[in-house]
Amino acid sequence: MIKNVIVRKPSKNFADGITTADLGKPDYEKALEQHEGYIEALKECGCSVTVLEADERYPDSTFVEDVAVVTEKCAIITRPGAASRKGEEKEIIDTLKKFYSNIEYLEGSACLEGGDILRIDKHFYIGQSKRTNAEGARQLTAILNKYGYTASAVPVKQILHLKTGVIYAGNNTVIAAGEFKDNDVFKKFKMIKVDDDEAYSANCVKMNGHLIIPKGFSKSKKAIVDAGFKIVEVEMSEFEKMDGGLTCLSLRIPEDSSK
Ligand code: CIR
Repeated sequence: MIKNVIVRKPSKNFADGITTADLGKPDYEKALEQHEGYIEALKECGCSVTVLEADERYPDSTFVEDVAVVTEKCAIITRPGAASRKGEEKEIIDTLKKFYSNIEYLEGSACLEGGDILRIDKHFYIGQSKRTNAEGARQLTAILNKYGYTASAVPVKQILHLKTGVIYAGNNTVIAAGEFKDNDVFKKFKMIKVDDDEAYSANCVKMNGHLIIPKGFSKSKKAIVDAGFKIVEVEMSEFEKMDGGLTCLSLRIPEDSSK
């Protein structure tokens, strides 16, 4: 069960963030509206949402998932791999202190972004991508082990983050796109395979018995509903233009983590 979720409003210079998507410039007002829709969807799933003010120093700071890894026992402050995002992680610490007494930090040459972390039960898959290096994976694994979790690394070759291409939907099922559809690591799970022309829709948020999914991907929607999942749909077009999926926009704190 997830009770508390943290989000950060998009900054006015949101369009100056990093993107590889060739979908045009995002509209700030529309992004704000979609962000509000995302918050409403979380509330519909029973969450209490802490909404942080926009941080104009960091155009990508609305993608708050990347700056911490949160579990029911501890929060781990990451070290973003993208140069323009370094420092964002410091701005989440005070907020996480309201929910956690155990806060851990990655150090030194470690790079790691939360989008690369996929949790399935007590195991954490750590994507090694352009944003997360081997030292980041090593340090995170050591911290997670200390709290009784296991972890293993998964190479991410073609996409931004691990969770851009694979998420856990619950009920022993993953939703996967692209390079993860045939990856042996995920063969032990039931898999909903997303078509290449709907690859963006692999990234959904599992939330208290629901899956929050992006609007406009009819084949994925049908496959997810047919597999028995209850869905809540949100408009994400402006975030998609900035390579941001649904998970990127929140830190979802598992229950029993509060002091
Ligand atoms: C970036 O490239 O860092 C942002 N424009 C998008 C970050 C998306 N975050 C995520 O997948 N967790």
